[in-house]
Amino acid sequence: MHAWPASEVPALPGKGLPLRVYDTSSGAPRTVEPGPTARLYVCGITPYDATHMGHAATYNAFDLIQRVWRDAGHDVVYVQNVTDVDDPLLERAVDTGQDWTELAERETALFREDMTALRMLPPAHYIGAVEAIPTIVPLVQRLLEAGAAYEVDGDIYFSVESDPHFGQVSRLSEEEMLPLFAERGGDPDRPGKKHRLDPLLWMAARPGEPAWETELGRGRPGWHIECVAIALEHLGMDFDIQGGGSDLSFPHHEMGASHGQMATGEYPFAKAYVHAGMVALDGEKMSKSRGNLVFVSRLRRDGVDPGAIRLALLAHHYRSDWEWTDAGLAEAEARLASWRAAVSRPDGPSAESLLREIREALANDLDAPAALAAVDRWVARQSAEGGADPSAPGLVSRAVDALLGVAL
Ligand code: 5CA
Ligand code: ZN
Repeated sequence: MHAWPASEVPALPGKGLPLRVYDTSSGAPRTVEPGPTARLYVCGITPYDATHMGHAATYNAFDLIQRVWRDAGHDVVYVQNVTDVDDPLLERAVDTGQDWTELAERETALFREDMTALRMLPPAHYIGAVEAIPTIVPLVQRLLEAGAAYEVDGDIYFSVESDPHFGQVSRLSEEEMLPLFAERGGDPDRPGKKHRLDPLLWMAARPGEPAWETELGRGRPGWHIECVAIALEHLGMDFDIQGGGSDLSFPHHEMGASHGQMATGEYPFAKAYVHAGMVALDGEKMSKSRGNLVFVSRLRRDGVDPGAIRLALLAHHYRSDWEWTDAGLAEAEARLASWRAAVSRPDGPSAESLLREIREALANDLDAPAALAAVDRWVARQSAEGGADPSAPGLVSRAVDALLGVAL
C-alpha cells in the first residue's frame, strides 16, 4: 500500500537527546538506545470510522518519537499496518450494506488525508493485512512446526503455554487477562482449545466471508499474527519500539510478542512496548463500537486549522487518559494564533534555551505539555520585553515544526 506524503522536517542547530520512554513490559521509563537506524512499528487502523481524535492522539505520540529520534541523529524505519480484513470491519460492511473492500479503501484514503493534514510523518512501509497474507502463511507454518500452534476444526490457534515469556509485555495476571481477551476479540469459551487465552492464528473460510486459497487451506489470518508478519518482514526481531494505544497492550501486543518469539526462537520481539492513553468523549472511551466520535476530517471541513488540532493533542501527556472537549480545541486555536503572531515579528529573545527546553521535555517520556509551556514562556517574554535577536522567531518556528509537527 502507499503511505502519504512526508512534510518537510526543518534542520535544527545542535543535536537532540536520547529518548527516555515508559516501557509497559518493564513497568518503568527506560532509555531506548537504537542503533544508527531506529526501528519503530506502530499498529495501524482498522479502516472504518477513521480518523477519530483517539486515533490521532495515538499517532501523534509515535510521530513525536520519530521526531526525537531524527533530531538525535538516527535514521528511522517506521512501519505501520492497516487491518484491512478482520471481524469488526466485515461486520460494519454487512451492517451498512457496503462492500468491505470499498469501505476499507475509502477509510484508508481518508486516514492518509488526515495524517497528511496533521503533518504526521509517514511510515516507510505501510502494509495491509491482505497484502501480508503471503508472509503470514509461512509464519503460521513455522509456529505449527515449533509446536506452538494447533488445529481446532480447521482453524489454527496459538498455544500461549508454549511461550515461557508469555505475560511479560502486559504483566497482567491470568484473571486480569481473561476479561480483556473476551472484550478485545478473543474467544475464551471456544471448545477444543488447549487454553482459554489461546488466540486465533488462522481462520478457515466461513460462508459469505472473504477467504484466500493458501497452503493452510482456504481462510484468512487472525489479528495478532498480521502485525507480527509485517514487523518481522520489515524490521526483524528485537526492534526498538512496538507501539499503539493502551488498549493494545493486552491481548494484541502480548500475543504478537509471543508469536514472534516462538516463530523465531529469539527474544525479545521488541525492546520496548509503548502505549498511549485513551481519549474519551462525554466520559467514555472514544470508540467505533460506542459511536461517540469526533473526526479529524469533520473538524477540517468545519475550517479548523490542523495545527490547532495537533496542539489540542499535544496539550495532554501521551500516557494520560483524557477527554476531548470543545474548550480544549478553543484553547489550542488561541495558542496557535499567539505563536503565529510571535514568530511573524522581526525579532525576539534568544531561542537557544527554548530549543534546549523542548528537546529535554520530549526526551523525558515525550512531555509535550512541558514543551508547549516552554514555547508559551518564550512568546510571553517576547510580548512583554521584546528582544533583539533577529534569528529567534525563525528558530522558534523551525523548532516547533521539526519537533512538534506544527507549522507556524
Ligand atoms: N488495527 C488495529 C491495530 S493492529 C487497531 O487497533 N485499529 S483501531 O483502528 O482500532 O485503532 C488504531 C489505533 O488507535 C490503535 O493504536 C488504538 O490503540 C488507538 N485508539 C483507538 N481508540 C483510541 C482512543 N479512544 N484513544 C486513543 N487511542 C485509541
Ligand atoms: Zn497491530
